[in-house]
Amino acid sequence: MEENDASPSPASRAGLVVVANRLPVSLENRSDGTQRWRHSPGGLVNALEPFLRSRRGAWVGWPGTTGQEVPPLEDGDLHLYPVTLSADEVGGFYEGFSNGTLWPLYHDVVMPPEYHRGWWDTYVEVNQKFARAAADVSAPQATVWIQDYQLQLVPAMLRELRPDLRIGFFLHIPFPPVELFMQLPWRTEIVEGLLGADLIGFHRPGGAQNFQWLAGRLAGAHSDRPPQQAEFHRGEIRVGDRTVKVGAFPISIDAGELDRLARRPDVRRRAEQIRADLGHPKKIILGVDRLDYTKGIDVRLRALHELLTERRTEPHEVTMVQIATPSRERVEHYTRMREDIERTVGRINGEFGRVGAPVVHYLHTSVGREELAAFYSAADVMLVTPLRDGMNLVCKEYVACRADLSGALVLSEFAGAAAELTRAFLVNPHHLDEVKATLLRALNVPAQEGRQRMGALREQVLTHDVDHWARSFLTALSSAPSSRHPSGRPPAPQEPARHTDWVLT
Ligand code: ADQ
Repeated sequence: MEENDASPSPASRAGLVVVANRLPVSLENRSDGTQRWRHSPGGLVNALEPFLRSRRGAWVGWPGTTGQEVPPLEDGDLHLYPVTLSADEVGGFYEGFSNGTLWPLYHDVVMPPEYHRGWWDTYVEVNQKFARAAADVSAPQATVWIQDYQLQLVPAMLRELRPDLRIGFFLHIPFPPVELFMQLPWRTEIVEGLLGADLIGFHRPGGAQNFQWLAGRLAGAHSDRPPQQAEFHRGEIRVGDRTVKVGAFPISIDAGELDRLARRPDVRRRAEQIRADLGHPKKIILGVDRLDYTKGIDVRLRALHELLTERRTEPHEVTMVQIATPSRERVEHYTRMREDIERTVGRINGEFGRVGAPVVHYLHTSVGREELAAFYSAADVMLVTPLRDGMNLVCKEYVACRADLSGALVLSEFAGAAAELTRAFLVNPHHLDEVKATLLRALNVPAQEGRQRMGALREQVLTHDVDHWARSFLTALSSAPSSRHPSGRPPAPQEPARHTDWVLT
């Protein structure tokens, strides 16, 4: 990767720009005092990188270190523009407002959100930084795609700076029910921030509908005159003389790549090895998650514990593997949840394990793609039990790895993916008895029924991959009614928002 000292010259500005909280690479401080860039692969990166590279696009994001000016750099055909953040900014913007306020609020308040004015102020400042960086790197009339809940103010801020741009926004987490969103002291600012986009994408139509309703209710609410009229019409919101499109774009995975990976002989051998290392149990149950309280890891452990206690399953028959990536370890809810989960694992193994044969194998680590594919291939039952999840990619990854149609997926109704993966064993994770009964059904599914179910799941996942997702969003964005000016010049000053009629059409 080459570093450039200067900010982009007009000639090197990009026609397609992704703006996300994190860059697809992170700068790591090594113990010997040197630094190195590491790729941080993930669903979003895998989805968007090829697009961006093929169009010599740019990615704006935080490089993962604090208080250090990092110059723009070139990674092949991809231009990377780091946004420098101080430790205080990361504390207030990321750990605070993004993960202490918005994350729990948008996930059905499964933990109480905290509302702190200081966090909000930092969120505004940092969003402004991202907007300025995006404005600097975008070519005239470029397309800018802003990602996720950390950057909800960027669309309006960027439009203010660069009215010539075509701006899209995608929310990767659920958009909450109206009653919950209304708790947020800064609800109007968030709605108006998002309305700066030409297209706002959600995983599910319900999110888009909730947002539309709120836009009609709240946008312009700081004005002296209340909004005069709010008419609902699917898919479009009129904002003064602009039209904002909203829609559902369910994200997915690179299903073909995972399917090929799982068929590779070395990955299949590794899957066999995992079974052998676990002592050839009759059934392997698997959980793979970021260690997050929304993922319902505690739910599945409790279900297994009760089934074992009631002797509805036996410790020599089932082994559970839970792989949990460390996540947000500086946020208090996360430290407490980790302690709870580890206590429950210890309790199950203390009561039901034998020397050399624990019932639950708990790995607090991140594993590579090949290893993950091997675990997916080895598992007889995949347990995906979030209390709320925007989509959930893990369930789609499991399905992509089951080319022989074996295996069973237990999936929470509260994951966005449940709307597509209707042949999974769907379950309400708040209903422990139902989770237990469903887990037993999945463990004992007759072979033919299991194959039919997995066949239907694979059909859906393999035909709706991440490329499909990115293309549908960008196609919808390119056909969104344009609010930009052909000259690229800013339009004549407009009336401030308080004189604007906000009409949903
Ligand atoms: P996440 O909350 O991170 O994503 P998810 O969609 O399941 O949740 O994606 C997690 C990714 O991390 C998967 O690709 C998975 O393979 C990987 N992963 C998890 N644990 C791992 C481990 N131990 N080792 C290696 N890899 C691991 C947010 C939203 C989701 C939404 C996505 C994409 O919360 O609802 O699906 O964004 O929009």
